[in-house]
Amino acid sequence: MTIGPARGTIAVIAPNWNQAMWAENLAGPEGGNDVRVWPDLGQGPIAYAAVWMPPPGALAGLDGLEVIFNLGAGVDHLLNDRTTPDLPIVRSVVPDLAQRMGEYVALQALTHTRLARLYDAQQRRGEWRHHPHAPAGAFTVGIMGYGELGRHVSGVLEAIGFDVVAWSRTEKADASVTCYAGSGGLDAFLGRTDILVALLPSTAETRGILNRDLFARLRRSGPLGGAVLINAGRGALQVDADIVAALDDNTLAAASLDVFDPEPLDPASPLWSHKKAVITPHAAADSSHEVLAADVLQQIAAYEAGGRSALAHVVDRGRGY
Ligand code: NDP
Ligand code: OXD
Repeated sequence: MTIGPARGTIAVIAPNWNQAMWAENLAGPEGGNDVRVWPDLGQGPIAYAAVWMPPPGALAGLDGLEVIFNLGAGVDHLLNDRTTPDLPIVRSVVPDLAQRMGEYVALQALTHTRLARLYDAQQRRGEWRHHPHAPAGAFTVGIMGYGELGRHVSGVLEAIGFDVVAWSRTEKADASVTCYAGSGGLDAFLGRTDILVALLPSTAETRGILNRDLFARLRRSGPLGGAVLINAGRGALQVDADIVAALDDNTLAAASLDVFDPEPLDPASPLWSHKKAVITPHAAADSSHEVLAADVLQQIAAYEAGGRSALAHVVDRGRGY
């Protein structure tokens, strides 16, 4: 579809990010779009809001708003704000995000299976000492959340040689790996899993799911002598104190954590200095200005030509994702 100038005004409301950069990319190829940047939204109606963590109530104050575009995949920040208007929320689903997430999860899984931190510590001591390692095929990676990101990550890990299984809310008939669903399938899924990858959204059902009771149900007889947790979904999924306890008693051999609740992670958290923890600052899959703005402009063009039904990846508020 050819993308001409948008009929409606676009507001960028992402105060923790470089808003000017988003505005530049949302101006369109000819720079023909009327783009305003929070908090200077000027006069007149705003049809479209392109947002990431807008200040609570910011969207409710906009006149003429028609569609909310979330400049990322997870929408918990919008659904947790009771003032978010009851309008279509379109989330970002682009190959670029999945590619980046695949890179992050592969990096973390291999960091642990190939003993990268141990060798890093040895190098710092000038120590030449070999340790045997198990190949990828000796590990089963269990992916919680077999959606846009989970499916891609699954393919990346399979290509490396990991055995992969997945777990989601609903059954998957078309999956390339063995999939488990719902609370009924959780025990069987966990019982096979050496490396648990959380790519779930934060919802009323998933909050706190990564807790001590769940860690105890993971397979711990694998080559690392304990299970590995990789959480790149949302911080609200995990109970930080339970992760520390599980790392300390070897239920978990290691954890890679990209997300926290709240963010940034509290400077006093014991996770920062835990020898078995890898901490990254919500950096698993960055939102690219160029790619996501192009996606928003494409969706605006589709909406202006075909109305709400032409929008893709509209959030289901009932499900919470
Ligand atoms: P999708 O909506 O495509 O997939 C979500 C998956 O989670 C689906 O498979 C869904 O099941 C499953 N799910 C949801 N609720 C439950 C539940 N109660 N029990 C079991 N499974 C459940 O989302 P994406 O893959 O695009 O993104 C996933 C999350 O990743 C985002 O919500 C965000 O929080 C996080 N994220 C993190 C980033 C980072 O940089 N750290 C970057 C981008 C995203 P079903 O298929 O049955 O619907
Ligand atoms: C997210 C994202 O949802 O960065 O975390 O897209």
